[in-house]
Amino acid sequence: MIMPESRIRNAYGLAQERYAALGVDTETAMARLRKVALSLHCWQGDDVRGFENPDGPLGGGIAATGNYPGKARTPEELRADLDLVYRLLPGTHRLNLHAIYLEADRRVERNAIEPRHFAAWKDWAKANRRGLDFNPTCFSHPKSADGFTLSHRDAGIRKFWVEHCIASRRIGEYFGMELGTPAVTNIWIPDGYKDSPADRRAPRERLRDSLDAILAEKLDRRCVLDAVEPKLFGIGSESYVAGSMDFYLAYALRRNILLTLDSGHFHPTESVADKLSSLLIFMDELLLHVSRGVRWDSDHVVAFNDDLQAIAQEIVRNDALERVHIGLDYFDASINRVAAWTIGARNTLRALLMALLEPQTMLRQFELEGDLTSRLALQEELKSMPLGAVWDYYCQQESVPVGMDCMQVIREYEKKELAGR
Ligand code: RNT
Ligand code: ZN
Repeated sequence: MIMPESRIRNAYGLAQERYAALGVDTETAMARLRKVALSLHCWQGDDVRGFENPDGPLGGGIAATGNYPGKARTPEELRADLDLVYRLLPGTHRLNLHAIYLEADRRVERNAIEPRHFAAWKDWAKANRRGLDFNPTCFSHPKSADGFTLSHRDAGIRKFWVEHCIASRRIGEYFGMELGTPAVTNIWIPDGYKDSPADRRAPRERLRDSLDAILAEKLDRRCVLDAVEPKLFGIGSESYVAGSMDFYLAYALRRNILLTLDSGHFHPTESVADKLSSLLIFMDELLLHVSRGVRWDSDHVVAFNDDLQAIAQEIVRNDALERVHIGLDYFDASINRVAAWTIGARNTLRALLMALLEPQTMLRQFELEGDLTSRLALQEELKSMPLGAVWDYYCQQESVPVGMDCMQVIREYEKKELAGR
């Protein structure tokens, strides 16, 4: 036990006064945070292996480094690990599944996946009142081995992946219908060239046509929300990526679907946070893949850093908590995987709380009055406000462990469950 409950409450009381002095109501902030559902990525639990062919090679430039023991080997183990993670997170959260996490007693080709292969996930989600999101898996497969899928020069290969994406949308629709909350169904493909292409346009035209074929069937937006995820470069696609930001931004706007912003998919000096206000003027909804690149799109565990705080601030400042779907996307195999999930998800929630505690009115007033000096002074003061006291109290109120108490729970689970794997 880090601190007795009464001490946490006392610290909260003092923090509440400090925020109130800036015109911020901590109770309102916590009530708003309680409504946020993060979409946890199933693939942190098993290094993006899935259950289709867990021992096959990872493809699409995706690399999970590390060999920490205890990764989930079966759907049951993965769900058990997730159950623990959710117990360590304040609030009620979603799960983001990939097509390779299907359950079938024999090999099912990707273009033949059906809702019934995900029925156990649906039952589990329903029992726990979780929403589900979905992703076609256009990598780690012989038909994507040369690095191309939906933009492939071979019509047969394109067709295969189009069929896979259509099948994936139907699974999203099934989740949405069964669970009463739309499944964001996000397409990411690895397509690109290691070296400079002779023709940058043709793969993009093919990609447009493939996407049009995938989206041809109108599905109820109350069940499935389509999203496309751009990327600047990848391993093996350093010089050219067909699904670039410009491509998908234009495509998503034209076709009125969601755009996905993965924080590892841009040049390191580019700010994902800065994009949000522009995009939200023109787009109804967005999907985020909150990640952390270290020098490249390395998918490190999300840390409580400036980038994360800025993203959270922009969501809140744009009053877009209901328009921005927040998913996580990283995979670290070098530390306890349950802890990796928990640390990144709690950081994301903590950053949202920080943003919700921002004295927006005061800051905007300074700005409107042209008092940029006071704006900076207050922005800097905010950095040492007692956010931690509010966060601890929020966790306590939500009946989840406070601070490092989380690690105690994870260590016990590691001994009891993970060590035997
Ligand atoms: C890859 C994309 C993509 C994947 C997941 C597993 O660069 O970020 O979202 O990480 O689909
Ligand atoms: Zn991503």
